[in-house]
Amino acid sequence: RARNCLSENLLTLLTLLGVTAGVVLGVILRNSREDEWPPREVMYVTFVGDVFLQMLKSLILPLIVSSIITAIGSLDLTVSGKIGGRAVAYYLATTISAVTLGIILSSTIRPGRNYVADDSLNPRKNETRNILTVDTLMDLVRNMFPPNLVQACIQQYQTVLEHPNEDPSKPNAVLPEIPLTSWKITSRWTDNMNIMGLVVFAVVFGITISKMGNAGKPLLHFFTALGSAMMMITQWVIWISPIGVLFLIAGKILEMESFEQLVGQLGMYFLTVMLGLIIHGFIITPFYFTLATKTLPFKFIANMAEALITAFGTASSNATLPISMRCLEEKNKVNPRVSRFVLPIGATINMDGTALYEAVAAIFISQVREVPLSIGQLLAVSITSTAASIGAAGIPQAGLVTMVMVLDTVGLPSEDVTLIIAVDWLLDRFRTTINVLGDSLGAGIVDHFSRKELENVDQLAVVEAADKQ
Ligand code: DAS
Repeated sequence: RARNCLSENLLTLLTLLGVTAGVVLGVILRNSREDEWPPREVMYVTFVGDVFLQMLKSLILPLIVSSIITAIGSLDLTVSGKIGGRAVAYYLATTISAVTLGIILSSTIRPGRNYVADDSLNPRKNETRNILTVDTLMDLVRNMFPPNLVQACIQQYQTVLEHPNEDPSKPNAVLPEIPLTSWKITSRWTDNMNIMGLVVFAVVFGITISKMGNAGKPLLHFFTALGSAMMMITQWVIWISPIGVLFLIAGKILEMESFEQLVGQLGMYFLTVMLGLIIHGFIITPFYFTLATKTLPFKFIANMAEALITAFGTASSNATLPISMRCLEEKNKVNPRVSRFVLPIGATINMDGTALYEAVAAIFISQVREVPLSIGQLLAVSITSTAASIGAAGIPQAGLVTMVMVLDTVGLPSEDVTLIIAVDWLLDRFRTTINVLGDSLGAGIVDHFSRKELENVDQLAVVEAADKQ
């Protein structure tokens, strides 16, 4: 145990060193190439970071499917129903409180009041497209059941191999006309990973196995073994994370357009989002955690350090999932039946950081455009920010993509997203970190309330195994 504890802390220290070294390397390389941007080394630096990201992403599909199926399949439906219900209640409560905080902060700080928008942006004033039409919703539901799982698997691995990550923060990146029905599933910038479809399928499949009783046991054993294999591979990948994070951060610093814009006009916007994320992530949700579990959150959060750093480095909740799961189970001793059930769902639909960011960004843009928002429109912002965060996939800059929906709802031109694109690559990292922290604290709370039921289930499993022998 002592050796294990030492290696765990060593790993966290190495990853922290990785982030620091990444910043130093990025800044040195950037300054050494005053004349050219991006410096020619950027492709080598981003290549290493990209390979690490692809390693994590290649774990997502089998990990999510095996974790959810095993977690639900091994429980009777009343227990899994209760666990799921607690998780969704927590997700909704924290997302709504995040959006509310975002609206309060951006309405009081008013970060957009003295922003001079260059008129090159040809805003389509007050032209609203009714985007949440019935067929949009029908399409969204249709996409929840992938036409066939094999296709979804192939798609997932195709994108892992194709390195589709285009970086929208590059100046020439035009906002892809993403049909909003597929905001969840595919977009030019990100991987076409139909995670929502996989989660829904895995939940349905897990319920089926649970109903099948003994007949479903062979399937349950298969997916349990698959889940164990994925966690073992995760263990190996985790040891590469210090290097991966180093090159991911350095690559981003090299690619970044300009520090000036970061600090200048967008400074107040950046600070407003950061203030919201810090208050929500490190005060409000830990407060909920302490209220629920009657324990202080500091150790729990410290044990998630590995996952939070990886979330910052990868800007992807999904890619961080294997590491979040491992930190929860190995360090915070959360029951795997809970972590493997609620975490994949949380990573997909519970994104407090994104919800807060979308509310702040929409209000910032309305302030820049001097379009005062009525109470009704603020309510629309809160509802669409919540929906957009649920809709956003846990992949890089998904929140920027679903931002279009929030802007449209309040009659702001979707092109105005380009006002905030320059700093989005950095804010994405911070909001992803808060997303992962919120998911982890949620799993801790659900685990706390599900302890009794799960003890019975675990005891029953032990008795069954003894009977077999
Ligand atoms: N990058 C997303 C995530 O992985 C968050 C976002 O884009 O808003 O959580």
